[in-house]
Amino acid sequence: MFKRLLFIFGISLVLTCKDNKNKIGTKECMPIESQSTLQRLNSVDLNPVFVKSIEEIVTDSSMVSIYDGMIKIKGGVFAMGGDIVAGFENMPSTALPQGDELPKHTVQVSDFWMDSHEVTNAQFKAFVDATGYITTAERPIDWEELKKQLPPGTPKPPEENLLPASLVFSYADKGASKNNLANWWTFKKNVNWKNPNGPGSNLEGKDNHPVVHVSWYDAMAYAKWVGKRLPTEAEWEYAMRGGLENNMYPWGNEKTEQDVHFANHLQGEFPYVNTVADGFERTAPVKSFPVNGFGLYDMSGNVWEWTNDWYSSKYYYELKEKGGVAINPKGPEVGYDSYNSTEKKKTIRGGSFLCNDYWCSGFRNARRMRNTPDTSMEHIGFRCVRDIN
Ligand SMILES: [Ca+2]
Ligand SMILES: [Ca+2]
Repeated sequence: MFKRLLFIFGISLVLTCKDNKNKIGTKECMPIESQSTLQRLNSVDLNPVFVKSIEEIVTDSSMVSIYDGMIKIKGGVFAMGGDIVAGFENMPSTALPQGDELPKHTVQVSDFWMDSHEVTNAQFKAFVDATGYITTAERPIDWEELKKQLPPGTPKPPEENLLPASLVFSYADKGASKNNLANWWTFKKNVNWKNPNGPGSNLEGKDNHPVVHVSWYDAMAYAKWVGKRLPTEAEWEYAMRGGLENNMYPWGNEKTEQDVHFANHLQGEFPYVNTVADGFERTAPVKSFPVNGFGLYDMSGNVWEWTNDWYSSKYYYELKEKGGVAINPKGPEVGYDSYNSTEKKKTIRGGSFLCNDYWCSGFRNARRMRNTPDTSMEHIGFRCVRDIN
């Protein structure tokens, strides 16, 4: 969802996570053009001010040969998309594949290196200390840039809505509607990666927690500094599956609400109650849960993670109709969301500490979610990958 923009305008929004079960992409087939670069920073749908900040980052030459903390992923062919597994018939619809996860289609990815865990606060701090980079959430919102994304004549929002801010979760009152995310998300001023709860809050004791309140632009800037890049959505799902075929979760097909916890998510009733049965109410230190078959931590849960790709709810149909094997797909050239075709979003993957079976089941291998690239939230972070040279 275009969360940042909607909050800037104070619009109550109807959402989301339990979304497009019946709102699959159209079957109109659009050509899938090859793309010369993964980064595609020349897209007209990106904010030129933020793109310039990325372009100004100089890759640290001492980092490019460091592979500590990375796992070499052997590429291969796999069935990408939502899995419907026997025994899940009685699960709530929110725990099962959504429309944009279908149809399953055949994908091939090449070998690549992947960070074994989410980028931590300590790692991101090293980047900021070295470069002086200022994240999206730390900047006031540029009205001249913002209005380019809006219908002509849109009035300027109140000045205070343009101050630096990020989205923070709080539990909804029992009985509050689940149809309005403003009941649990607040666009809170002066919240950012190093002040995750606003002025006075800090990262004490959280060096090994995943960095949050970072936008897609921030993730791209960090990746450039360390000589890496963000994963494609296909690389992401291939890695998350950890070598298992057609399973719901990285660990197999065991249900997620039982006593053994394989990932940091939410037990209880989102967005009202969290029983914290898995031991972590919000973020957990990286590596707190078992690795998947490829040796990767927290591919499921903890924080959602940015991918390189634009989100399109009809992309899988386009690949399927094209036929054959999609080799290293890099997402659509232009983002498309069946809920609002004017909003251009990047895909996020893996779910967070807020996901459960009765809301978004983001911890499933195939679950897709999206956000505009300038959005930052308390439950979104990232990890990087690197090509095999
Ligand atoms: Ca938890
Ligand atoms: Ca994660």
